Amino acid sequence: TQVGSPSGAPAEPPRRGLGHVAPRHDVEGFVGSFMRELNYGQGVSLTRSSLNDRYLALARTVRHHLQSRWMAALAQQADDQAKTVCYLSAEFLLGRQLDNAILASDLDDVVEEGLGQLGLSLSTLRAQEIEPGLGNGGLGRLAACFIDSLATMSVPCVGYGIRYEYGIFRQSFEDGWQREDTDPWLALGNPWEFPHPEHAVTVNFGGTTEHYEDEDGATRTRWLPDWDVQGVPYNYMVPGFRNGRVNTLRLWSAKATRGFNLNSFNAGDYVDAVRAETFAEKISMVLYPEDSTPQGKELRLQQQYFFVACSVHNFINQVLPSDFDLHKLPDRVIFQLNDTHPVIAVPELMRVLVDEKGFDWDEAWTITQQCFAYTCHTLLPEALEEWSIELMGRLLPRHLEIIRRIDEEFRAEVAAAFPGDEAMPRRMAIVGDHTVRMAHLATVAGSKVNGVAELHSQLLRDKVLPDFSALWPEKFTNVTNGVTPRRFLRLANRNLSSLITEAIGPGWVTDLDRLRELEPFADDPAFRERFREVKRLNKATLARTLQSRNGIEMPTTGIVDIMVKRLHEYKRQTLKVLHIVSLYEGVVSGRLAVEDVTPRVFAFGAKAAPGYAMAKQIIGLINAVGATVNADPRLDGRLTVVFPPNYDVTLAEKLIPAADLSEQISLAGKEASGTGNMKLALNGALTIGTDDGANIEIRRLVGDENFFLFGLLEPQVEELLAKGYDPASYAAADPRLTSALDLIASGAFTGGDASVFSGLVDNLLHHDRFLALADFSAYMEAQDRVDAAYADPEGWTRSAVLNVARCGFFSSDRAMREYIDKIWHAQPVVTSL
Ligand code: 7GP
Repeated sequence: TQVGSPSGAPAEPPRRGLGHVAPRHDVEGFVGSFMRELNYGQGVSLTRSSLNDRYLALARTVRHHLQSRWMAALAQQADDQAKTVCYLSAEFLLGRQLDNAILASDLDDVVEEGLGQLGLSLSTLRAQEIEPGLGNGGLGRLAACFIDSLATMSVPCVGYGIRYEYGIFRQSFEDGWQREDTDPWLALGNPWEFPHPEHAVTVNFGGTTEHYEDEDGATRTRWLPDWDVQGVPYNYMVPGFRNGRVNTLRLWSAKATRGFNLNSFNAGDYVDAVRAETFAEKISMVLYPEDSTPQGKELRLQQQYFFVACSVHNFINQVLPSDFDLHKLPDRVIFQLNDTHPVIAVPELMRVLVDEKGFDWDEAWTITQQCFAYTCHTLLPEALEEWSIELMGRLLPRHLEIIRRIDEEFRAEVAAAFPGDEAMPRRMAIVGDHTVRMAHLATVAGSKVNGVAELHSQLLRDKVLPDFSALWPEKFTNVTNGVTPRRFLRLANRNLSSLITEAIGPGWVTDLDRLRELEPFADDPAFRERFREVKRLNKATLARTLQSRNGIEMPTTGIVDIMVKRLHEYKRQTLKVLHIVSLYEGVVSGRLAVEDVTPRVFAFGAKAAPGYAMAKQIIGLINAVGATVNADPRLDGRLTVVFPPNYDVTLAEKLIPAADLSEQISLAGKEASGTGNMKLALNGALTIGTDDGANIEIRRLVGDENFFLFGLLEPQVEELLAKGYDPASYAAADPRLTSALDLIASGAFTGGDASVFSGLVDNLLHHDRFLALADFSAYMEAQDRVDAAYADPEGWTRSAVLNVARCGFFSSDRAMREYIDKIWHAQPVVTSL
């Protein structure tokens, strides 16, 4: 068997056997390997080793087990000529790697025992890992769940993205206001990546194009770029769950092509000498922290083209065999476009086929259209990416030409399909109003276009891309999102996992529908008691985590009510704050008796985009309200607000298992899907939510009686906006709302300074773009239902167990099966161990 190097191209033939040594899967083997890594990898003895040395040695020891399978998987894939899913995504929000690697390679017991023999503890070492924060939120975390599922299902997949030097910013609070710091996640070394500078790819930018005649007399085009950078691949292993399969995540890092300028250096201008390097390396320096609202920045387009050009080149010239017939490309690859960020891959593939490989335009276009599919992740119109023609032409002149030709041909097709309708081709154009509309390009080029939950896919067809769905109804489809049960149940909630496995066996980890078998246990009082015990333990763990992480005191009794997601007005954290303020105001004004207030811990986790002023105001408000409420003795400790800074995957894994109540309160029609909603329900939290995104499907599955629905429906939102929405009238109609807003406006949470949140309150009363005030009364009434339900612990637990039992559908394994059936038509390959 030939052993492929992880970058695709085989290095040199192995001298004997498989060409690699499999590590020993027992305690003695583990201890030996760990000590070798410590002594000869880190160069330290056990007694003199730092925590970081020990963590790195452990990570490397564990990774040997995956590497061995990885090499086998790559060799096999080359032999099988299997169709590969190339998942193109500007973000992969992976979370910590160590625990997942241990789980996937079935080393849990071996590691615990081996470390124990050395007097070390796994929990101390795992805390040393800094998670790769290479994503903003839902879209990036979804990509990570999807590649986990594909590996577990043995489907060949390469995730392609960017190795940002700095991931999502670190959030801290200063007097309650968000502060951002850089995230130097690579500073202490990264044992999970494998750089392959020998497979670097040159990426061109700028310049002009010229036409020339080839030897057959045909007119061809070539691009004469004026600068370039190198893309260096860093490979990461993506292990399947105990199936011997390891896929690859290939992240690109930008490097200057020519190193430094010796002339300048010799002349004494050191800064000038390294200018090229700084300039090039800026491309992969930092993740843009905007979630859902991109800014049309030049560097961002550079990033997009950079990783896409590297990825297309890598697959075509390095992964595929050198004699591969590119006419058959659609049999071997599907490039999945994770939103519009990688859509520049479409003209790039056309350029490669036409300019570099000599294909005719029509032939190339037929191939290209079969090689792409597009997933849209948003409904906010401001989130649909557009690039100015000026910028596109300056940075990527050849791509602009290609896009213009695609656009012209497409417009002609539309004109022919809808004769006499002149507005239609203009509305559907890819190039219009001096911009290139990336969503249109993706829709025209994609073999399929999908939304991420049923309602979202329907609104995508009816509201965002209606003309396209009229032209090509069969192109549009839905795949409701999912989450990986490995990370978000098996690893994050070991207590619940053990209880489930005891009840129904371990098969649910890779077949989440089997959670259905838990349904009868919802009626078993002894099981319910154990389920409550699991929640108690998880709350205690969370309390300890918050204490040691941030010095936050969190009570462990009462409802743990969690709202974790990016801070965005459409998600309506303000509605949550108004609920808290209203309860507080009720008690201090005497309207509510304190003993009638159900004890609750309100936990928030949210980062605001650094340039999003209103989101930062809302963070300030949550913290101000929290400080006041937590300190007021009149509340008798019944209401506590906790807002640990820097919500990330690692913290999510602690918060989600402890939750009783999941807040999913976006304005109907705005949250494409949500995935936190799935994670929380799967961990036994009940949802209070609007009829939006995947909430709708969660409610349908768990049953109305196990879900707290409230708020306007999407068509009602439209209706209200059409007839003219007056938020102040809603405030006037509900005295609790008037009082809550007055209290905020009075400066009660800001030491008497009424000016701090006056803008925020004004905005709610006079604009309230996302109708928080319109839904307030219904939300308060739903929260009363929550309190009433919680007063009956047996009934509550029954509902919680049923939430777990009925949410198997939300496994990302199921989502991947649907992509495979509806969109990709790829096949699992059998891995021989
Ligand atoms: C998010 C959506 O807001 C969320 O509803 C969905 O669950 C998630 O994608 C995964 O599909 N969108 C983003 O994170 C995002 O950046 C920009 O969208 C287009």
